[in-house]
Amino acid sequence: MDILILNGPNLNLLGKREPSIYGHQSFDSYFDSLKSGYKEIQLHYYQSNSEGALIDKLHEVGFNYDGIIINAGAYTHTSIAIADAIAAISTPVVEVHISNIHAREKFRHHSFLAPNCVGSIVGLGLRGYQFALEYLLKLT
Ligand code: CA2
Repeated sequence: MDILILNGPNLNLLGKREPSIYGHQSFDSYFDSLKSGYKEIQLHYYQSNSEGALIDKLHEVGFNYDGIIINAGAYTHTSIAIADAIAAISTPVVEVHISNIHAREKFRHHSFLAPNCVGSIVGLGLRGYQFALEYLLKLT
């Protein structure tokens, strides 16, 4: 079973800046610990700051992987192109946000991606990725 965690712009800075919003842990360190608890599956991770690269990755894996967990960062609130890519693929996609986007600025309240995802997990910190993973594992 193959599951991809796909992170968008600036999420490579986790743990380095803004710990009051995003916590102290880097994503690489979180991913290593997550992966160690799921040795029976192939858990993949890809991060890009580029919208096109995120779309290319969705196209690449979106017809053969079993699930995708996406945090598109600020593209969540702007990208019809990523929303279209999610709609075009057959792999189920769960949207995750580390912070509670509904408790933040108004421009973060809307997600173009959410209607094309099977569900969204917001505001539960990095643990949201694991909750999404648990959901996808039971789906397949
Ligand atoms: O809460 C989330 O997961 C977000 O997707 C994070 C995005 C933000 O634009 C979304 O509205 C909500 C921003 C990621 C930036 O991450 C940083 C981490 C450390 C330092 C600076 C930015």
